Amino acid sequence: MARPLTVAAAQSGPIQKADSRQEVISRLCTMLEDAADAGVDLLVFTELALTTFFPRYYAENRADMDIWFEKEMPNAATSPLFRLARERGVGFYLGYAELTPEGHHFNTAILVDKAGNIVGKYRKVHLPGHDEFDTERAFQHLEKRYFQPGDLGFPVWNTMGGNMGMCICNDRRWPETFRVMGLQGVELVMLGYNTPSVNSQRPEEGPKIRTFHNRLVLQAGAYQNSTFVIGTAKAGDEDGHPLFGESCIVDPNGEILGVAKTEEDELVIAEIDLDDCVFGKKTIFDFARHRRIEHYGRITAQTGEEPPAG
Ligand code: CDT
Repeated sequence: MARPLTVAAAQSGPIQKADSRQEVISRLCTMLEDAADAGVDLLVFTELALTTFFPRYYAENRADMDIWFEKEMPNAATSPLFRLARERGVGFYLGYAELTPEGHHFNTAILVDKAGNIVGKYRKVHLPGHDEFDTERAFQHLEKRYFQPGDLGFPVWNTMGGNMGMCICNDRRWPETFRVMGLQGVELVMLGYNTPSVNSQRPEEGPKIRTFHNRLVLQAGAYQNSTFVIGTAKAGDEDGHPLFGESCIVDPNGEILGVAKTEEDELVIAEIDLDDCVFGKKTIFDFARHRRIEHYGRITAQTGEEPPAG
């Protein structure tokens, strides 16, 4: 192995409304300790890893939801995780709800290196759901109410031996997410997710098709950009609402190296070689040789579809 890295998805089981940040951090610390014992260099926690998936709850007054947000990072609750990671020499991705000093709300992920320094920040670009209470849905998904779209783009950082990128949950369904990072030579894309096991607007769409969509987009994103991808779930039953698990690690061929078996706190570990990204990037997905950007103008010039006149 030329650039070996031991990586892990640190899947979270359900977090209930009443669970304190301290209780949750203690669970994340347990997973980090276990990962360190197994030689893990880089650990990927989930989206909104510190709280229940609160966008399922409606608040008339949005400020009432600020209890779910972090005003600084690290803070009193999360500093034990940063300290432990530094002591054990484990880097990590962590998703949380961010409230900035200027009063902006983002669905955020940070990348922390093995010395415990925050080396990257990403704010979720593709916010799913809706911004007003929807009586037609079996349950609410109010991300558009509580968060602003991310304002940092899709950066890639050279750290921990490779080119590292981040995205969050719904971003994985958009090929643009992976391609923008692919164009920066990304070799490992990390993402956390909270995905309901059923479609709130289509009850017949259950876990079978939903987990298929999850694998489909993670595997396609990996293959088409010749990169590793780690997808980490928050899983299980939160307040009567099931979220699917299947946290997984995908290689640059699009093949799954490991997948979670439970819907509880669980580590999925793989020893990877970042140099495995090189072959695809130099051959079939050598972007500089094969992309035809003169035909891609619509991708950035147009948002919705514009079919031809009938
Ligand atoms: N958290 C998040 O982004 N969840 C969405 C649910 C949308 S329903 C398809 C997701 O894309 O998984």
